[in-house]
Formats: sequence, structure tokens, C-alpha cells
Amino acid sequence: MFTRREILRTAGATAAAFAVPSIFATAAAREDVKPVGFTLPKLPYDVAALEPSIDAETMTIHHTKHHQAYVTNLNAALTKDAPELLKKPIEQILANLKDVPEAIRPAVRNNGGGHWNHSFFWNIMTPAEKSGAPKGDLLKAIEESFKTVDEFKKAFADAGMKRFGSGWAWLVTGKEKPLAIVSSPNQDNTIMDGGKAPILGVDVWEHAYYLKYRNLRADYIKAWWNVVNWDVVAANFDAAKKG
Ligand code: MN3
Repeated sequence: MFTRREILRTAGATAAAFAVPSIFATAAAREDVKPVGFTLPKLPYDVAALEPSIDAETMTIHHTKHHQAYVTNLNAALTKDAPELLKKPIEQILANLKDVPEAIRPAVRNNGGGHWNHSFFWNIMTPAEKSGAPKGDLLKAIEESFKTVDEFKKAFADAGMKRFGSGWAWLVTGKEKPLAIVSSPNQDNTIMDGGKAPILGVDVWEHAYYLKYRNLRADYIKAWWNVVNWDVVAANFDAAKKG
């Protein structure tokens, strides 16, 4: 058995021996170098876990190519013109886009929005057998706002269908009624310029569905309901009411 002191001494000696890192050691290979800025979050399930609603190939490309590109481009823009923002929470950056230097503001809006939206989107989905249904306060709020869950789903799908081109449909806490449906273009969301975070959202960019559903966005949204994580949506609703 080593005493704590001996372990520290051994660790110190090892560190000293490698104090000058080899020029052949890349940042990626060195565990002491943490990536700077934002990173791609892991999916909370296997890439094939949402089949057949969302196929594994679409999920893989969507996560490791599209979402990764938003992260890479966000980091690149901030590194260039506002490196101090690399350490801020993404929500704080999006809520204060006016404070981002003008030269990179569109890039931060699009890629920062893309990063937040996709991180959010992965979390509000789950394998169909765990999807559940709206209940408790969330169910009451849906019924008060849209009469029935079916009417809500119809109105939400309609918002996704009517979003011309690329964008998102969102469920948010409302002013007159407990809940409201909005949609946004591109990678915009309700946090930008001071709004609250949404409690549910669907990505209606073609990259989210085209491989499997081709041009049939309505079929994609219909199948997507099967993999909504209603426990997470309920938790988002609770957080939005408090916030
Ligand atoms: Mn997407």
C-alpha cells in the first residue's frame, strides 16, 4: 500500500518527467488539454433507440454532423471575436445577442441557436416505450389552453407544417392561457432577446426527416409524437412556471 504522501510524490515525479509535452502529442491525445468552448453533448439514448420514428442513420447524421457543425462554428466565431463568451452559458449568450460583436452576431445566433435547440431536442425525446403521456399539472394546462391533448397535438403539428422552409415549432408558457404554440425560422428560439426557454419543440428542418420521410413532414411529426419524453416536458413546464 502506498501512503498518500508517496502517491503524491510519485504523481509529482511523473508530471515533472512530462513537463514539456512532446510536439508529437496532439491536443486530442492529451488528457490534460480540455477542449475550449462548447462541446457536443452525448445523446441520452442509443442512435437506434428512437426507431422506427427516427431512424438510426438520420439520428447519427443529425447529431454527429449537423449538431457538431453548430458547435464547431459557434466556437470558431467566438474564438475569433469574443473569446470571453466561450465560458458563458449558452442561454446567457442567446438571451443577450445584442452584446455579441456585430461581425459574428449572425453566426452566433445561427450556430448558438442550433447548439441550444439540438441539445434541448435530444432531451425531450426517449424510446417509445418510455414516452408516457401528459399528466398532472401539464395535462391540466394543455386542456385549459387547447381543450384536449389531441387538439393540442393538431395545433402543434400545424405550426410545424406552416413553418415555411427550415425552423422549429415550440410549446411555451403563455400570457392569456397557461400554454401557447409559436414557431421560429432557422435556429431561432424563444430565449433569444429575452424570452423564456420553450418546454417542447420539434425540429422541422428537412435534415431532421428527409432520409426516411422524404418530403412528408406531416408523417414525420405524426411519428415523432411516439418518442416525446413527457416526463421531461413536465419538468420543463415546472421550471418555466417558476422562472
Ligand atoms: Mn436539426
